Amino acid sequence: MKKVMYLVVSILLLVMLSSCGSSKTNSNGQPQMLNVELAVKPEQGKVGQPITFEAKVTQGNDRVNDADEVQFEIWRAKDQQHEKIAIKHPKNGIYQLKKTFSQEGTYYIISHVTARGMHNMPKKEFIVGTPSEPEDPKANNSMNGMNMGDQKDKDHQSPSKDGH
Ligand SMILES: [Cu+2]
Repeated sequence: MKKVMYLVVSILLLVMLSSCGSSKTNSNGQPQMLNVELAVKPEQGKVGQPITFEAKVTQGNDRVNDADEVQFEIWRAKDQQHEKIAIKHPKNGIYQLKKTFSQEGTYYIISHVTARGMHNMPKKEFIVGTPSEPEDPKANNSMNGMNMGDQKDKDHQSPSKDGH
């Protein structure tokens, strides 16, 4: 009889443990999407004047300060060289970078955010001084030279459905 009790208790424990990761669900029981709002201030800047980049990371009503990785990828239109900067120490879910540019032109930023088993990577265009020839938006060369493994590259195609 005691053995049966042990079994019941351990099954209950297993059920409790396996449900602990799914607290961030909406009414349909689906994990809530990772939301990233990317802001560039100002979107039309000047040479030598700092531009502020902010990625606001949220999940439902939650401000996400515990992202596994936030990386800003910045490059001038048509440049092969993409700069990648890891962003840490968020405040209220906002990951911020201030940067000054010495060359005029049209630029792009992608904020790669990996958090809570999901990946989101919005992209924005911004201008420093006089715009240069923009890139063809259909050409997907944003991931050029990105040092990521195959597994992570798959994340870039579609957000992972695994909420853990
Ligand atoms: Cu990405």
